[in-house]
Amino acid sequence: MTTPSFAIGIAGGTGAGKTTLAREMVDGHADAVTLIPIDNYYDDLGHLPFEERAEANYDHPSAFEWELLREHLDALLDGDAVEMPQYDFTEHRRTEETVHVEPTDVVVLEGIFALYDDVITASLDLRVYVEADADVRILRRIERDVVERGRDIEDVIEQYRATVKPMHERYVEPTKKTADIVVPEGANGVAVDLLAEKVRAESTAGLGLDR
Ligand code: UZR
Ligand code: MG
Repeated sequence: MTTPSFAIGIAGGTGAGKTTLAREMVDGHADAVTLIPIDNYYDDLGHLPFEERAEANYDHPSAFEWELLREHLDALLDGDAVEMPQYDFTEHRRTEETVHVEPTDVVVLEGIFALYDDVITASLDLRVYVEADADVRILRRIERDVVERGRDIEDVIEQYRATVKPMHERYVEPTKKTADIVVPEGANGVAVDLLAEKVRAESTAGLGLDR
């Protein structure tokens, strides 16, 4: 790499469309972009029984292994590869395998707490907060968790009331004020296009084609 990596953070509430925005804006530039889902950096609770893992509060910042995430982001921005942990939502634990990730021109960090940690936020070049109404988010969350993550609808609703909503209001929503850009209506087409344009510019800059 000739120029340092360009780091983009994408935060927002659960079901807001962060993962969709991240995927769509880097579409067609897979070779030049690394996606870091912060979900991969949940603490590994594999030593606890399933029942306890299912009851844990995953919407509090302390549920994440921040040291490891900082270390990996630093490494990638410095041009070093990392072994990224992987997370299994149906089991509420890390998987055995890691994924080898090479440094790239653009790094996209995506998750509810992408703009939470001061050290991480300081190393981001572009801070994005994705916004969507709470009713839209809980409906998406129900669809996703029941269909993709094998949960019962009663459990999803109870979890939403007990932790997701209060933690969102306390820890996620306030990070919006540190954003450079707030994207309304989740992954809206115009915002996807604008951000995709930025990703394209930054990835060709690394190839020496631009600037
Ligand atoms: P996104 N989460 C789980 O439900 N189970 C886990 O093992 C780990 C995380 C949920 C977490 C949070 N909370 O709301 C959501 N709960 O994943 C964040 N309850 O993921 O940003 O993709 O919605
Ligand atoms: Mg997501």
